[in-house]
Amino acid sequence: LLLENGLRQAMERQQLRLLYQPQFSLDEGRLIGFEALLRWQHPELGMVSPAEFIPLAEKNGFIVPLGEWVLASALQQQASWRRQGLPVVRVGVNVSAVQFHHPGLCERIQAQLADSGLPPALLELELTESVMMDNPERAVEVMGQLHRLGLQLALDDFGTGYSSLSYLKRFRLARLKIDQGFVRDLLDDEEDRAIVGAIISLARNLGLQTIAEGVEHASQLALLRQMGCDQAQGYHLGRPLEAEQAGALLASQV
Ligand code: G
Ligand code: G
Ligand code: MN
Ligand code: NA
Repeated sequence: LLLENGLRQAMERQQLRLLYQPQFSLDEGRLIGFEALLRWQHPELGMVSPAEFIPLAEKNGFIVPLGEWVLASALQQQASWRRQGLPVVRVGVNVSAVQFHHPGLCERIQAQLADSGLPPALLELELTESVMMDNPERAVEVMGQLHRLGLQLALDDFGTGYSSLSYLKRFRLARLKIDQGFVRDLLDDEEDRAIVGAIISLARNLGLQTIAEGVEHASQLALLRQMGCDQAQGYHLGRPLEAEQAGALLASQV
């Protein structure tokens, strides 16, 4: 309850902020994007994880204004880096189920993109399998609208949900995010390796890119590269960064 009531205040009192985890291409090792990750610095509880408060916000509906705040913040941050003359890369934003199915999502995003002046292709929305399989026909429709705005769609935590493979080709996705659960024991677990290999070849055959999550060791990175994975993120490559540090990383790319 403390969290539930506190969330609106947290937004007003600027206790929420986004961290930016860098993402890299595996062929050239270039910085190609950031995933925006929400943090709540609570005055008494300290850092509260979104894993705790996002489910609450989904229940009480606060996820809608919260999600708008996340999108606006990520886009404004990108626009600010761009004004500073820094290289522009894509930014990925997590979208929850309630937010995805809320009417008006598309119009809001379109307006926020216009406000930011950014090319829509620089925005990526990360959707989970459960978001889409709740109501796949509607998901196909909403994803079609989002796709027409020119932004990119990624399927988050891929392999942990229960997507029907027949929907994958109708979902207008740019890439699959290979869940960190398959990456963790990639070197020792033959089955995880088989699953990751299958995801990469499925993606390739459907014309989708792959990005591996939770890469914590150089050995995982090397194997993923060898297996043909396109991109990666994880503590080995970079932790979620404060905006200022993320800007410095962008500046170091020039
Ligand atoms: O960064 P961290 O591992 O603490 O994130 C925990 C969970 O919270 C992850 O599942 C992540 O996708 C989710 N999450 C982080 N930021 C956001 C956000 O802005 N919106 C939504 N809906 N989920 C987020
Ligand atoms: O559900 P989603 O994939 O959006 O959540 C990403 C979560 O994974 C975030 O909470 C982020 O902080 C966390 N994360 C990012 N990189 C790593 C990593 O290398 N190892 C682990 N264990 N978690 C990571
Ligand atoms: Mn994510
Ligand atoms: Na994920």
